[in-house]
Amino acid sequence: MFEPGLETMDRGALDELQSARLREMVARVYQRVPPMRERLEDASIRPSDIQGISDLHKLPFTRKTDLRDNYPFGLFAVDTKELARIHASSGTTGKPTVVGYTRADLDLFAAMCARALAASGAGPGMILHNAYGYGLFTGGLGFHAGGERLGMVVVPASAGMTERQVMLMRDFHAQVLACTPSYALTIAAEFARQGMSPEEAPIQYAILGAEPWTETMRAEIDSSLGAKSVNVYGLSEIIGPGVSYECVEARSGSHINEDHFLAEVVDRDTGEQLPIGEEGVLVITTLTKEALPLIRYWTGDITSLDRSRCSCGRSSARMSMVKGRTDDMLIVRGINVYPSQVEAAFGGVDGLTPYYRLLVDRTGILDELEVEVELSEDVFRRVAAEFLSDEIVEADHLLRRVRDMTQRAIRENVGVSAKVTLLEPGRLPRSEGGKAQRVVDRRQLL
Ligand code: DLL
Repeated sequence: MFEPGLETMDRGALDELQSARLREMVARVYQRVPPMRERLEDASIRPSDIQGISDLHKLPFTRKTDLRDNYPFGLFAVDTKELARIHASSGTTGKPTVVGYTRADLDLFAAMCARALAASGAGPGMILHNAYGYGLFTGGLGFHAGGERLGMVVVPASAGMTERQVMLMRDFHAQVLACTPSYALTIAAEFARQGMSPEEAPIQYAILGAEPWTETMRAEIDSSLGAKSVNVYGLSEIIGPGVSYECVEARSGSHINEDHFLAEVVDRDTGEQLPIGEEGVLVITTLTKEALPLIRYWTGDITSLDRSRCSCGRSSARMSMVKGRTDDMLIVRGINVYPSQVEAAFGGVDGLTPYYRLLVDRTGILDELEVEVELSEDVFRRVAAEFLSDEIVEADHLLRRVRDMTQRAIRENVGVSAKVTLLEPGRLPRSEGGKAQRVVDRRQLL
């Protein structure tokens, strides 16, 4: 364990620590974050009403839309000069969700990732091949600092160029791999392509997360890499990876760093706290974050909690694998994608209607995203006329231009490459009064 004293803390002491930290945190937010003070005042809550974790349910939720409405720094509790770093993740529209860290927050972030790595089987002196993306995404830099903090040798590989990554892993004898579960499968396939059997592949432990995965995928990853893989969970708004993580001993639920992140599971419709063990939405309150303290943050992730003692000795509650989300966010090859973002991206392309549908599938190893979108009447008529008068080259040229522009707009604004299929106007189903069916997810995850 990286911090055994804290990770095995007695439950009573942990409850007390959480209560004391919650009191301080609410008072700080009240004092320093005007939009949140207003929110608390609207709910007639004064900081003195919150004496401990049993008062948590009185506090209002914070949602991703609050971050968007206060873009970019409106919910920060410190001046931007006190920040040490900024990260960002996909927002629901064109603007990203921006998160900030003070030096102390970065220290905490590194410690949380070091705890996760140590729990996965990693230790000082081992080589960590870090294939999470480096950049605004929290995965790369988070595990980078975590690995260094644990005393590991970090290879900052980032994502992409798989053939080269596999060469480096082989040559350096990397024992620990950090990446998304889908990328772990790609890497395993590349090992096989290079003629390396799972027994010969150097990786012993893999710490995988940032997207939903299943026990079936785990079995496949373990056998094809010849490694033991564990889940790691997190979200930028709370800190990034390291909110919770599995231990390699039990691999049965992810231990939540409860001394820093207070977790509840609530009913997705009523918002009522649910008893331990019931499935609902994970809501997290940060207890020690300085730059972006969040009260009852609605993660949108569906899970359940388990408070039973784990064989690894950690005393923290564990959350089950994420079962899905309450909103329409999709995760495609590890990248968060909101349908509204895709819509906003191709909205700038001439010649299209606003009707579209996203088809997500995984026929091979990787997720595939297809965007079906209708041509406008005007463009469709032009194309049809050109076809009729045998101007096939022109028609084809026009179609290709619209398709390329759409593809580029999606890649640049959403960060994923998608196959774009242009349809004749009126082809997609129209809403019959209910919610439009904009997403067809054919991946068999559960
Ligand atoms: O994905 C942080 C992270 C990086 C976690 C590396 C683990 C490893 P965001 O980009 O803000 O942050 O996306 C957060 O991704 O609300 C979940 O819906 C999903 N997610 C993250 N980890 C898991 C996981 C990072 N282990 C969103 N299982 C979260 C299922 C996950 N979903």
